[in-house]
Amino acid sequence: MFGDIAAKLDAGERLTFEDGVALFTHPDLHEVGRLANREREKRHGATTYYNYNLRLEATNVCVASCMFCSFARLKPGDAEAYTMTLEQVFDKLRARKDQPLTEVHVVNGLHPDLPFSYYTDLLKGLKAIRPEIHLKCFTAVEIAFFADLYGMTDEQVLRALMAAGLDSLPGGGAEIFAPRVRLKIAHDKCDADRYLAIHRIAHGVGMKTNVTMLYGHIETFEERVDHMLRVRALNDETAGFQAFIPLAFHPDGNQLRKLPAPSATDTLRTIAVSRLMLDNVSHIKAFWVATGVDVAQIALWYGANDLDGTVQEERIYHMAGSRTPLAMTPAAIERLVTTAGRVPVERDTFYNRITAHVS
Ligand code: V47
Repeated sequence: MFGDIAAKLDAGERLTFEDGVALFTHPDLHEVGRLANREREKRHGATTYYNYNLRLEATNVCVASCMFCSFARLKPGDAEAYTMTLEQVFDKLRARKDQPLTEVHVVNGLHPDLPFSYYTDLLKGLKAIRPEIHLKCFTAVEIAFFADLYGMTDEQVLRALMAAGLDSLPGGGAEIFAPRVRLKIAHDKCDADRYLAIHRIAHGVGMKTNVTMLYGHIETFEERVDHMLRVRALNDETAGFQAFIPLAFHPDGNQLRKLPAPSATDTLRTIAVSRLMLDNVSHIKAFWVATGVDVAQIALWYGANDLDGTVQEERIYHMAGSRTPLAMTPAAIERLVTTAGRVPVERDTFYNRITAHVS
């Protein structure tokens, strides 16, 4: 079976569902990694991308009750619930005025009481402060929530946010698409079909987007492969997904806390299988906050060619037990990549090379 898969890849043939499951169960992780590395190098050589970005979470108030989440607080009155004023959000960006940021990535809880203008004004205000910065904001789950709350269609929401300054969608909220798992861990937010439909619409109106997969909890290998194939099928239609980001489950402080975190070998294998199955998605990201810094380095030899960015403010993983730093400077990321034997390249959100600065 493994020999057949290698031969298919040599011939440029697409892998099947059964191939994906076989890659997850093949006894030799390194063989799987070598194949993934070959595909990575065919596309990107030794290049490893990162970007100079800032992560912001304007509110953790969230009406959804995802079992894996340690970040959300259900009610505005709960201890630890917070909602920033727009000025507080803008101050976060103003405070970084000396940093050559190229992207702000905003992810929020599903807040039941804010007006839609909070989000459009947030985008307009960020753009007014730094017009050159790319705004990658709001997951498809948030878009679906806005549509239902404010009585708009998904497309109307996307168009209104784009008019206010939205440039692309991040990949959060995908979790696992298979209904068996999704209904158990995230039963009260948008389902897989709507998540994918929103990305299809976003691609149709001219946006690029990312897509994630939360792994290492109650899902099977089959369900991981199914997830990847749904991504691949949509990207055959639209070519709008830029990056696939496998996200390692972190168990601290959430309802799934009795489960162990996925092992380093599971992370490496999941990244490798993603690279091999997703032949039509250019970039496989090892989000270092989720994988851990050391594993992210090794992942650069197991199919990953992107590390996300400087990040700087992150709560979702750190509240769930991530022990990584909160931020990395470009110099630290470059060192991480270089000492792994790869070539760091700072990129913008569209993977154009940036040559001007390293601080
Ligand atoms: O959707 C929440 C995940 C995601 C936990 O698009 C958890 O470039 C592990 O999507 N353990 C948000 N994961 C983060 C995200 C992301 C990150 C980096 C880059 C991009 C991009 C997107 O975090 C959520 C959820 O799947 N998450 N809680 C947890 N306990």
